[in-house]
Amino acid sequence: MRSAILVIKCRAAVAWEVGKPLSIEEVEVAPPRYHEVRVKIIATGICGTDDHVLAGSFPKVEYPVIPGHEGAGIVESVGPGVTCVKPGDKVIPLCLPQCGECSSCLKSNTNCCLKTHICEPQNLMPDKTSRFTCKGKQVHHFLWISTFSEYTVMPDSTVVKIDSAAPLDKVCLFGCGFSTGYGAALNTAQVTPGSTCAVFGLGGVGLSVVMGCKAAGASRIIGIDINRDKFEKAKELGATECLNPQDYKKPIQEVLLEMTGHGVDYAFEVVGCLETLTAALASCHMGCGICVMVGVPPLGAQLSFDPMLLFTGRTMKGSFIGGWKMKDSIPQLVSSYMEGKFKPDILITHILPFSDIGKGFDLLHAGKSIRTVLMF
Ligand code: PAD
Ligand code: ZN
Ligand code: ZN
Repeated sequence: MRSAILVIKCRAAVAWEVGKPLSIEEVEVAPPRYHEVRVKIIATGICGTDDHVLAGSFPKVEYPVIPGHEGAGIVESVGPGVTCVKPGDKVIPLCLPQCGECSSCLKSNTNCCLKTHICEPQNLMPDKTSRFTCKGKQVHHFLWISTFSEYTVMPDSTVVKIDSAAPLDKVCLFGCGFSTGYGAALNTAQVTPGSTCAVFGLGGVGLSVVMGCKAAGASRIIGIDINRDKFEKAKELGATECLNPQDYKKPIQEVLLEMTGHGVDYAFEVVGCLETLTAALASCHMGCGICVMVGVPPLGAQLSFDPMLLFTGRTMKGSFIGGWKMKDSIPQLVSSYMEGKFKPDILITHILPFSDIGKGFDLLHAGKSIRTVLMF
């Protein structure tokens, strides 16, 4: 049964154009339509990808847009045809849909649902209209979930019910950062016990890769970041050594080859930068090293590297939200969290009221936060 059919007025952070800071506005949020769900967001993290949106370096975004994709909330109302959730359910919005019908969803070895924004822009709902308006203007959705709005509407393929006891201010990180990094190590790389790993970029996602490598039994985990303030937490989470490339005259891949003898078994790029991506590939062991690309590359960038790196047996692969089929996996990850199997809470360095979202981005830019969680 539909519990509400009214337009809701609430606060949201709108990016009006590329390069401008977010501005907090009153927006109107239309009711959910066929196979759509309206969610009251309780908590949302700030991810590096949201920053790419503000900078205009994320593909296929249209402005004005409400970013945010690492949220947790409670279903407020559902449109006709929705059976997977009901009003009052605690949910996590999914930045990667799982439609359950496309050829990717039917395969067991990929989570890249063909409805993902890489194939189909998610700036409007599937019926090509928006549920958001502000000052009489249509505002776009981001990844169909726009968690920087107190109320937001999403297709039912991009929302999943979680344990009713889950603390939303913590498990919001399962919507992106933690799941992405942890899954990149476990699912995409399939890190083996006793192996050596290098993680380029020790933000919220990179530190989650470190946690994944440790959980998989890696014996050596080398964290690499140009901000040495990130090293303490990296070591706490399992990094055995940390390096700042700026401390060396040689390229960092040469330093890694010398440190390890023949290169690392697994290298993860978690910055979103072509130089670190080629350095990660070049630091892999000849014949068997696996380089996993997690960082979102700059818009329109073209990669160039010596193809002999691949010819001689290294593998380069991308990881999208940690390879998890999100509808199937996120509730299980939340349950494992509730059983104490891992503690992504440690990534949360700041908790701020939603009205301080600008401060949250300032902390990210200054390299002073790992994850800021905003509370509505
Ligand atoms: P973040 O900004 O918190 O962390 C990035 C880290 O990289 C910071 O600690 C920087 O100091 C560090 N850094 C910057 N330049 C360098 C360099 N040259 N060498 C080494 N370290 C450097 O971002 P985040 O952890 O939230 O996200 C990291 C990337 O992952 C970002 O590109 C984001 O868009 C991407 C991402 N990908 C997915 C996915 O599904 N693949 C999901 C979520 C985020
Ligand atoms: Zn699908
Ligand atoms: Zn993210």
